[in-house]
Amino acid sequence: MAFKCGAISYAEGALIILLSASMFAAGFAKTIVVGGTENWHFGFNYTNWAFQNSPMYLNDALVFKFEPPNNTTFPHSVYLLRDFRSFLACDLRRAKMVANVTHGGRKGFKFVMKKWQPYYFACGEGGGFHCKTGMMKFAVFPLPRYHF
Ligand SMILES: *[C@@H]1O[C@H](CO)[C@@H](O)[C@H](O)[C@H]1NC(C)=O
Ligand SMILES: *[C@@H]1O[C@H](CO)[C@@H](O)[C@H](O)[C@H]1NC(C)=O
Ligand SMILES: *[C@@H]1O[C@H](CO)[C@@H](O)[C@H](O)[C@H]1NC(C)=O
Ligand SMILES: *[C@@H]1O[C@H](CO)[C@@H](O)[C@H](O)[C@H]1NC(C)=O
Ligand SMILES: [Cu+2]
Repeated sequence: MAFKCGAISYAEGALIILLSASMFAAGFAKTIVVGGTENWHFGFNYTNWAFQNSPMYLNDALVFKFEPPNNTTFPHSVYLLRDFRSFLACDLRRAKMVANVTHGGRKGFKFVMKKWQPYYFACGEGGGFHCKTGMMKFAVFPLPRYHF
């Protein structure tokens, strides 16, 4: 084998470095339960929660936990709003539903932030009422994680 350098070849060494770099990065990606023990419900200040839990990083996963609707609980959902304007106004027109009212049960709904962009999350229930009055909205701009 070419490029012998001690016990392992250059190519093997490079491969090991690449593998450990990616494992290192994966090992740092966090899973964050939105709202902590409060989960995803009406009337909790998620802007404040996001502020206290920042920064968040690329490939971090957010987990939204909310019970599927029954006679005693209000339904919730998760939408991605288009931009900062619609986020401020809780404008759900052209928003994208990422989790419907049943997706937050059991282990919750998991959303991995894969892109370097701002994410505007909101509950879509009550035509914006949960977002506006219930404070069920927050914004995240995930930062790149540097490996070295
Ligand atoms: C929620 O928390 C943020 C950040 O701490 C604060 O600026 C805002 O006034 C709070 N909203 C309400 C409705 O209390
Ligand atoms: C509705 O959901 C709540 C919260 O999980 C639960 O405590 C309650 O037992 C449920 N009620 C019914 C009728 O399923
Ligand atoms: C909810 O209430 C309706 C009417 O009161 C009843 O028929 C239904 O069985 C209830 N559902 C649950 C899950 O408790
Ligand atoms: C939520 O989405 C699932 C599929 O992922 C679907 O089976 C279910 O009917 C939807 N629930 C509602 C209330 O739209
Ligand atoms: Cu809601």
